[in-house]
Amino acid sequence: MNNFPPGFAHYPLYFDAAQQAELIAAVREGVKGAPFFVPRMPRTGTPMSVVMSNFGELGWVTDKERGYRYDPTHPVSGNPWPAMPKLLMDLWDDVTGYPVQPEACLINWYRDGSKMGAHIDNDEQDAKAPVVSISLGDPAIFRMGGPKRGGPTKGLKLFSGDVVVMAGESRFCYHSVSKVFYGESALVPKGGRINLTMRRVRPS
Ligand SMILES: O=C(O)CCC(=O)C(=O)O
Repeated sequence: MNNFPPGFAHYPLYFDAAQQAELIAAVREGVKGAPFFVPRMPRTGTPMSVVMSNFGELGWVTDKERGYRYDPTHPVSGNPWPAMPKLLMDLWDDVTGYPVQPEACLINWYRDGSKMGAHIDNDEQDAKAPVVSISLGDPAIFRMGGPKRGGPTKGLKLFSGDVVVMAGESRFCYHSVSKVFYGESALVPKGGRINLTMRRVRPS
């Protein structure tokens, strides 16, 4: 694969250092009421290596019994998810121009050794809305493939403050995080990488 699929866009250092710190502060505040939980694979119950929380009206959750889904409340506390920070809503408007607001922002925390396997974001009913992804903290290798699992992939090193948009064809392409350069950034107080992934869920 020589190029990224159509609709893929990378905005290096979209957020400056102060904005990155503001987003990390929002995550720390948000997880007070919606603590990081361990997501588990449907059927097997195998834990993923990242831990998760969410911002927004809806949060992406997964467990052994009920599998992948969006839920308006935290799976353990039963609390609603914290509101989406304004910086993220403004980002969505700026980079997507999509006429409808996102409802969910998944918070992935990659600690030492965490990765994310190849997958397509496929639990959203609004198939036209782009996905917007923000990287904070340690750099990582993001890999983008095609619409079929197991095809060739192209790697991109993402740094803190970078934003990726998956729209058009790229919206339904396999992608993964194959490596995190643990300990390279001091932004996340307990270490690692925070990824924020914004999505529109319900049909618009
Ligand atoms: O961590 C990333 O950069 C990608 C996250 C992702 O693909 C997802 O949450 O679906």
